[in-house]
This record gives sequence, structure tokens and C-alpha cells, in this order.
Amino acid sequence: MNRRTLLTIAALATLALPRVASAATVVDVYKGPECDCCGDWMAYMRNNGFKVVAHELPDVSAFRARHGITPALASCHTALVDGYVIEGHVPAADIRRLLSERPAGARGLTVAGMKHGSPGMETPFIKPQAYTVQLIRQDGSTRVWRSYPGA
Ligand SMILES: [Cu+2]
Repeated sequence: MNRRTLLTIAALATLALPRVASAATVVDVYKGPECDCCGDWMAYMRNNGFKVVAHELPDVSAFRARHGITPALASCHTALVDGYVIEGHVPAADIRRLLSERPAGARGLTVAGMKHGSPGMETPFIKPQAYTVQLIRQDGSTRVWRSYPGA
């Protein structure tokens, strides 16, 4: 292999690498300091290929309200992902679908409350609850994004 071939291979490798690195979507998670299940959801998201950045806030509810999450739609942590707000223990597949479909007028997704069996809320000996991922629109209205059966 001559020097020019080596240089060409090196140049192609540098072109290819940043694309691989930028494939991980950043998830900025806003949470209170003492939330174990928030940490479990962050670990779950990392395991699903997202780049998770944690931000601790003394009052997540004010942050939540600024992003259009009403108390009825609220859970334990609020995340910002590529311009969308993701509230609570939302499964990674539903976030990926939102990022690929990008429905008109969408503000984000929520799993309101704290549902046993949702990602980061798996508890030994407690049966998974049925839960619904809701799409929140910019006007505050919601619709079912996906329903999960309990056990
Ligand atoms: Cu939680």
C-alpha cells in the first residue's frame, strides 16, 4: 500500500466517523435531586442509544409548566429531545416514532403519573399497569399515541 492510498483511507475514515458519533440523539432530562426512577429511565434511554444529559432543578414543576405540561399530564421528570418535550417514563420506541413522523402541531409525549411496568418503573413483584402514551399538541389538546396493556 503506498502513501497516497493510506492518506485516502485516513481521509475517508475521518469523514465516516463524525456521522457515527452524531447518530446519538441528545436527551436533556430535568429532574429533582432525589428521584431514583428518573435515574432508572435515564439508564434505560442510554441503553437504547440516546445521549442523556441530566439537569437537576429545585422545582421541576415550574420548568414543566413553561413547556406546556399541565398537572394532569405531569410525571416525575421532564426531558427535551430535538425540540420536543417528553414527560415521564415514555418508551424509547415512541420517542423514535415521534422524531421520525414529526406530526404537525406536536409539542411532545407524556406518560402521566408513575405507571408500574413503564420503562424505569419496573418493580419486582408488582404487576405492570396498563398505561397510555399521549401526544400533546401545541394547543394543549392530546390524543393517544400508543397504549400498553398491563399484565
Ligand atoms: Cu418516575
